[in-house]
Amino acid sequence: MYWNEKYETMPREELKKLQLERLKQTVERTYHNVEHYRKAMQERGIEPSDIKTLDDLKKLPFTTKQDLRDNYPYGMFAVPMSEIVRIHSSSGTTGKPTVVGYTRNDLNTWAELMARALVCGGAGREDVIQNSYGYGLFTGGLGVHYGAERLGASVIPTSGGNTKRQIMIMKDYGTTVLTCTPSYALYMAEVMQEMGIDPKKDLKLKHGIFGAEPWSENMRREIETKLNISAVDIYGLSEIIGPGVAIECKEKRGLHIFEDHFIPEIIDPETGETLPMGEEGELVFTSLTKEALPMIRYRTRDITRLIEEPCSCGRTHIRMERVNGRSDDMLIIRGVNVFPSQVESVLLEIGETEPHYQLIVDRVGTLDTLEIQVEVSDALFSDEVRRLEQLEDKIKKEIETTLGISAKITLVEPKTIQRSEGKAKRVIDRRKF
Ligand code: DLL
Repeated sequence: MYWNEKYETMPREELKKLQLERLKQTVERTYHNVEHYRKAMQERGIEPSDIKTLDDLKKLPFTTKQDLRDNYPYGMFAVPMSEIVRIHSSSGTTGKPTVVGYTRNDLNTWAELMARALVCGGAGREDVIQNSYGYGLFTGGLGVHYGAERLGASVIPTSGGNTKRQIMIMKDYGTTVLTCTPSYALYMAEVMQEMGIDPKKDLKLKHGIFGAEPWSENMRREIETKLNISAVDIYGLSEIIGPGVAIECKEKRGLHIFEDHFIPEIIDPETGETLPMGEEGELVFTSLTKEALPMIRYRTRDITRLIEEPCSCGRTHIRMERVNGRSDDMLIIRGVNVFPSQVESVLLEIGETEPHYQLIVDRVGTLDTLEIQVEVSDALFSDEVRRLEQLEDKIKKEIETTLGISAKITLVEPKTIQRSEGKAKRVIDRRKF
């Protein structure tokens, strides 16, 4: 099932021609309408007419979050404010948020791409979609909402929060598809259990479209089992459009990037060099159709690799592997690079803990310390101390083998770690830099 068969299955040669044509237009527009881009291109001695092939993309300057901050709030917009009909923003962990704008055409493109994403991810017109991504400045809520309407599904705009009511709605209104962050899906499963609701018997839920934060293959299995659904991964970021940049198809082997609207590249985050196809590095996007906030080679900080092999679903668009983490989420603890997702994988692999965890990084004297707090089930927590110690030991060993550093493991009572209704906070870094 496709939403837009012509573009989704376009032969690659034709797709490349379309990309080049759109790239030229984008470069032309940014050069003439955005001072930042004009200056950056001039500094490199480039004019729009220098872009003759797709390979010439490499000549163009990168755009970073810092560039958006330096031009806060509207300095990177390529159209006058009278053309802007919507504003969203993404809250970073540090500094000012990033402000993004949309023209009427951009909103149309976004709704089309989100409808396409929902169909690719397994939803259809007959579905009742409960959209529990936060509505507001975050692009998740409204982005998915308008895509679901465009698709013609019945969308319930619950937004995040008020979890018991969400579950009541899910049951009474016959929700078939749930859209939210994976950590919130897991939390919902936990509350369902407390409420005595059995997804198998009491719900019509069959499908989940989860994203906006990193999650692992093990976490997918956990969610699929607990909610009795099939779950796919959806990826996107505000700067590029919001959700609807890439999504898994029914194969669940990588996320198709909607290449008729975005060109992906993978670069070495240290040197900025473009890496050969298939290598892991930082994902970079160039937008091809956006009017208000065109992006040239935007550095996402997300780490992944591209998959060129054709997909059996028939879509010709390239796939990206699920994002493991962000280069700026990467913790450097005693000189070792640590991603929270590695910890998640180890915990879920061992399987005797709950999938709720937090990393606490601190510094004692000059030495960095890592503590991993993990919840265990009620039954286990009230079991013999010896069993808990054995489990702590097992996790400690596995973490050491996987991460290459030692960590203190603390098993905690169920529900000790704060639950998230949006993006989960996995790391508390108390070090002062
Ligand atoms: O999170 C857009 C979105 C909403 C995507 C709903 C999917 C579903 P931002 O708030 O700007 O936008 O955050 C973007 O979130 O650079 C990634 O680091 C992370 N991220 C988004 N989707 C995924 C995913 C939305 N599926 C940042 N896996 C991105 C891993 C993800 N990380």
